[in-house]
Amino acid sequence: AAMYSGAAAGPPRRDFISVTLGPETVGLGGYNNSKAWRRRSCWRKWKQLSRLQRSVILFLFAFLAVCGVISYTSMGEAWKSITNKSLDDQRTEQAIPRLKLANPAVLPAPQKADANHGDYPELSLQKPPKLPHVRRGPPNLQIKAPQRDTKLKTRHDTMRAVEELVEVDKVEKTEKSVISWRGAVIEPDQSTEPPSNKIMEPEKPSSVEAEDQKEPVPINERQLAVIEAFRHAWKGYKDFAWGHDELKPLSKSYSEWFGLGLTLIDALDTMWILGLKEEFEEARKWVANDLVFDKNVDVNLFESTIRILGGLLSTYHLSGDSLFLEKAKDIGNRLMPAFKTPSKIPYSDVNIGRGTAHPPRWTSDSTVAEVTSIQLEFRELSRLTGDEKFQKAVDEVMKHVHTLSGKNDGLVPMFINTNSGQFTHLGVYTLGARADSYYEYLLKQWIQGGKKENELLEDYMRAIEGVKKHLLQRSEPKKLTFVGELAHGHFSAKMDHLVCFLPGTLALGAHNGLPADHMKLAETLIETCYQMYAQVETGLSPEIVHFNLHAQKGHKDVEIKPADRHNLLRPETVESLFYMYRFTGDKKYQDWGWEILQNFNRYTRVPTGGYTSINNVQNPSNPEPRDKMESFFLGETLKYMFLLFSDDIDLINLDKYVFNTEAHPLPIWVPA
Ligand code: DMJ
Repeated sequence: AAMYSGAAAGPPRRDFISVTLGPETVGLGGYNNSKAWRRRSCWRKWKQLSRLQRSVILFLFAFLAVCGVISYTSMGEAWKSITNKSLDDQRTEQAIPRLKLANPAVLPAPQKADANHGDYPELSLQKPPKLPHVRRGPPNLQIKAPQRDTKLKTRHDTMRAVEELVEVDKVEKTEKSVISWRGAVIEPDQSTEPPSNKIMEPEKPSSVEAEDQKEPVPINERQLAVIEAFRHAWKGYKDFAWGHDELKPLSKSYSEWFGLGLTLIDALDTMWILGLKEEFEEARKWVANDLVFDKNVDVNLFESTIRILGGLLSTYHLSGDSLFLEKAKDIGNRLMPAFKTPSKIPYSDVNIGRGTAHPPRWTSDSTVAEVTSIQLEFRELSRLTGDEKFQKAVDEVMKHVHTLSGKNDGLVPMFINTNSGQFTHLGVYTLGARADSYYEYLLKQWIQGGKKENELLEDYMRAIEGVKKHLLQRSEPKKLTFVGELAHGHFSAKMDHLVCFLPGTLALGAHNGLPADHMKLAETLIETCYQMYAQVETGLSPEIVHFNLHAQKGHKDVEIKPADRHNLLRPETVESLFYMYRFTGDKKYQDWGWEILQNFNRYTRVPTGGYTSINNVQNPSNPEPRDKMESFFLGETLKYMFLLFSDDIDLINLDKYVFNTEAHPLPIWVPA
């Protein structure tokens, strides 16, 4: 206060007021806010302070300045990190949807060992997403929609793209290894040596991506008609027989044979090949949740091998879904007791729950075709599991049969005894029921194993010579070449529809380097098989025909006995048409198949769903439906139809796959 009084003459009062009473001064309107005045005033104030006061103030300023510098640096860091974080957040937000939408590699992309990419390591490595619909062989269940007509295409593509994105997500979550759904190839490093040389690393399914890159071959009208037929058949099965063995489409119920969902399992790979994703997924769920083999039930070794084991193995290969391999192993193991016989020739029946096996009640014989047509499946099961017991058991049967006497120029009798291991009922030779697939599997095992097992080829070649020598004849008036039967030296002009597998098998052999005259014979025989349809009133073949050896006025080549005039929706002719078209490209085979499909639709289709066997192929106005849809109609007949109408040789490439006798494709171990 003394200080202020010493400066009382002039402006000092103002100063005083300006320092101590500022607000009031403002209120009075005497406030001078000029810069020069403020500077002077501060300086005066400073001068009035004691040295100590000034030192304290200076020290405080210095201290604040140091703090200021320090906090500036750390705030900068903090700011930087805030900025970075928000960028990271932005990237992450973009990345999560990208991760979901990106088209993942079919197999997980290899990660570099030193790569450190934070929470989403693959982001910086991710290729730009491919449009799902461009891919040919999508992963598990991402079945590429077959291209239909252009009107439908856009809508389907959009729907499919959405479905596939969902699937992409699923696949990422489950991290399943995945697989081509069509024309899978065995990579060189996945192929195996013939089993005799190497048993065996557990195998992977016959995947592959390279194939997946190819442009899809558009699906055509006839294939669409097959899809429509399949869907109709499936509808009946689903509505009235779901999870049971066979549909009875007229009584809208089902029949049970083994109680193992036979039709459903037989149809799995057909759905895959036809691109019926929804149906496949639904059936897969049933397999996962409801298919139980631990059941006190007798099954026929051959039928359950070709339909169930074969169906599961091929579906595993096409889908890459290990569920099917697990189920295949289970049923494979449960069938093994059949081989516990004195001769090691298996019994016909096995109780898969109890682990016991037995021959039919009336005999200790087994059927030759049955014990020699389980090999492709058991051999493949060994290759996949690394467990040699399956293959050993079936190889032993083949080796034994190879050495047996009782053949006639390579032709085998129909029965074999499980105690003695000898053929029985000697002297009757047929390529029909009870012997048919013995011949088929000689060739197909040879192909499966990479064409190295010479005994198989030898037996096959000898058998075809036997057919030519003993069983071929020509009918009148059309001079159709057919395969009859021999009974104790007497030729019978009887031919089962089952024999119509033979043209296809002969053509497959010729394709694999066997003599060209096999192909010639295939061409003449398939014409005959077609005539077995074309010469009949409904355009459908009966179960058995008899050919006329002598021309008679008003008689066709084909005669049908009342007991034989049923049609069970069998596949053999369509099967052979498929091979013939694949190897020759002659469209007449497709046309013949088309006629057959139309006649199935005309005479065997049940309006409420499903197709039925019929009792009388000679009566178009009443073909007498039998009320049963055999599982092979979906497993084989419609599948071969679809393949016959396709121009895509990679749709089950025959240099990479061999079909079992129930039309389930299994990989060739050393593909051509
Ligand atoms: C199928 O189970 C198989 O094709 C078998 O080889 C013969 N019988 C039926 C079809 O007709």
